[in-house]
Amino acid sequence: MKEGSQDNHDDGLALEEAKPKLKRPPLYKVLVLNDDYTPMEFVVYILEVFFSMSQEKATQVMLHVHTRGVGVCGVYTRDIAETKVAQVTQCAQENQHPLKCTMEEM
Ligand code: TYC
Repeated sequence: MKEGSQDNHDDGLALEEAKPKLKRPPLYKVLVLNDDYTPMEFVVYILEVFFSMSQEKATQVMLHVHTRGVGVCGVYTRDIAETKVAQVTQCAQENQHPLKCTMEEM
């Protein structure tokens, strides 16, 4: 080792390696809320089209929301979750249904 270069040996100076500063991006649950007016078939359609669920899975999730009040459509990074919420909100408005879709950091 050249004179003047740093190492961790015998000079009384403890140097720590820099920790890698990578962090996983936060994840967000996209949630759909129950209401009294949105048709069940429309909620199933939304889950199929925007969350790539099979008809069976979409029906299960819709019935969960119908009985429990809220359910998870999927888990995404922030930008993707925001896009899903915007797409569902726009589609519900265009079809004049009061369906609400939100996101929540995990
Ligand atoms: N509760 C609605 C009905 O009886 C169905 C429904 C299910 C609405 C899930 C919204 O997120 C929802 N027509």
